[in-house]
Amino acid sequence: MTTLYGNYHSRASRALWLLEEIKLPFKLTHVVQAVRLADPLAPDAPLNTRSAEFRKLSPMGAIPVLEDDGLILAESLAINLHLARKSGGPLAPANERELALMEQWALFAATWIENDTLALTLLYRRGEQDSEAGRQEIARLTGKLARPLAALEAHLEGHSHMVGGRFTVADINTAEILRYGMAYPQLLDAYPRLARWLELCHARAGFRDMWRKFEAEPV
Ligand SMILES: N[C@@H](CCC(=O)N[C@@H](CS)C(=O)NCC(=O)O)C(=O)O
Repeated sequence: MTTLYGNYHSRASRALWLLEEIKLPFKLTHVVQAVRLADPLAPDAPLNTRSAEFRKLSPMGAIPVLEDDGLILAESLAINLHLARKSGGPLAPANERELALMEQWALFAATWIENDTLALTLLYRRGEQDSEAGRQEIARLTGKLARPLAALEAHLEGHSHMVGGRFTVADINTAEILRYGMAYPQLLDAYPRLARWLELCHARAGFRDMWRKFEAEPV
């Protein structure tokens, strides 16, 4: 039995996209971020990242968490790599070399990109984009992102996808981290290959199915 704890408006979306692609039967147990609740510890609060029951699975109090035949796994990108390998098929690494590259790109996106793309999303969510301070922060964040985005653009000059010349879990992991940055619509203007690749990732039925559920889920 495969259970994913989380919700569509969280990093669980990465695993939910992958699960749409690989068609693995699973149960989604809805866990909401504590910061979204007035009193997450109230007796009638929905299951959330501070609930004692959930903290037994995630001492960090973070979603997503995967429970898979007794394996408890946190970290969205590790969850995706595990699910892809378990399911086999074209999204999974075909060999050790591809696995190494998929791990490389997951760590690359998590360490070089995610903090700054997430900061862009949060800045827009706070409505700060048109203030002077907001504009300066956008310039600072996009400045920091220039180096890893240029590296991805250069990679896509010689490759159709992140790994293996086909759509894989490495594309999902990278695309989901980049998506946070798209709150700032001009982010990829200087990176046409990256923009096109992201567009193609988002045109997939698996992403569109996940996104429909994302949009239907109350925040
Ligand atoms: N590196 C972790 C980060 C997990 C994380 O921070 N999740 C957020 C939601 S996207 C969370 O659960 N925050 C807890 C809270 O806001 O209470 C991963 O990729 O899974």
